[in-house]
Amino acid sequence: MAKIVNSWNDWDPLKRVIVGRCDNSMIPPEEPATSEKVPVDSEMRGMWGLRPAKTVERGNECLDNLVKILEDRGVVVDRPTPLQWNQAIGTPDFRNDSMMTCMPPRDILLTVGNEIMASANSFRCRYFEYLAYWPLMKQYFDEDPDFLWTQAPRPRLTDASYKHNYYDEKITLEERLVRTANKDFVTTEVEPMWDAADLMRMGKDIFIQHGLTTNRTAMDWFQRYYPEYRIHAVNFPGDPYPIHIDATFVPLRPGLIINNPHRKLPEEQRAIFEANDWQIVEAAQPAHDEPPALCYSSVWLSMNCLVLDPKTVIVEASEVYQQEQMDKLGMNVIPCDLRDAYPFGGGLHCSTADVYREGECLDYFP
Ligand code: DAV
Repeated sequence: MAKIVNSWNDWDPLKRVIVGRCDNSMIPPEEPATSEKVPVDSEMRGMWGLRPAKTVERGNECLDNLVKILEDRGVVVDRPTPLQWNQAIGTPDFRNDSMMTCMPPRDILLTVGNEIMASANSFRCRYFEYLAYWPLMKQYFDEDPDFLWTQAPRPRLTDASYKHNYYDEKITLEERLVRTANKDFVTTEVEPMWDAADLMRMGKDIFIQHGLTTNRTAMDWFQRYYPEYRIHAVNFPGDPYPIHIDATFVPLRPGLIINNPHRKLPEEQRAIFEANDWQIVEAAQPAHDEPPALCYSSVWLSMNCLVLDPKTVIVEASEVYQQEQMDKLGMNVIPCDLRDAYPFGGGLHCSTADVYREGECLDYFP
């Protein structure tokens, strides 16, 4: 029997990875947590349903192209099994008219060493998304005797989990920024809620973004679940829609992080990096002024790269400034055309989930 699952960070040499699929993807109906993430002027406001078939086809083409790049470099790629995401769902606590997608796997699966844990997402429409990954989890379980197959405590997601009318339609960008700066987010603290993409793994240290999708109770839960790791809360006051750390604060190799210049890590939270001689570099400007149509994410998916090893990184093909910067920072850059997959939930990092990276759990902040 082989070792299949092992990953302690986002930069060690990547050997096996999951790449999402766009099949049957939905724009989910509005619910307490999601409406906060859709900008008021977005064409997605007030609409929901199956995403247009042509866009699904094109998104899948992009992801298949990423798979080919990875496989050509000897990385083993696994794919989820899509469900009919347009089904209505219900639990004893809530009903929702549809699910969403099995893109981005990064939001759902957290790999820490030999463990892959399914997350505790705050969106009701994502409650059953983990099922798309269960066939893979079973396979890893059968083939790797050390694999820990885990599910985080499932949130109930009753109305008590959210602040209702948290934003009204007329809220200005400035007011949003005040909320972010005050760490006042749409979720309450009645239970742990978190998206895996809010966690940045760095060996003995795990940094967790407090924002629209991950609450403080989740951090408390992680510190108890992983007593041997140091859990750090981080937040980025300049982000009006703070969701996921991977278009904000992105490590390229030990000692080097790129930080979104509009979402700077506060001074007191930089201390741990500076004390350990890590360099925090402002990320290059995105090449686009607008995200593609029907996209939840910002133009900063430009930073959302997939590091293959400490010298090699995949960057979206049209993001020429980000490529140029990575090149200057000493990385070999592999461009990959992925922009038409952005509407399904994100860029290169989002679209993947780590299964195996060479290397072990190191202490980068001794
Ligand atoms: O900038 O919209 C997107 C992160 C997706 N995982 C943003 C964050």
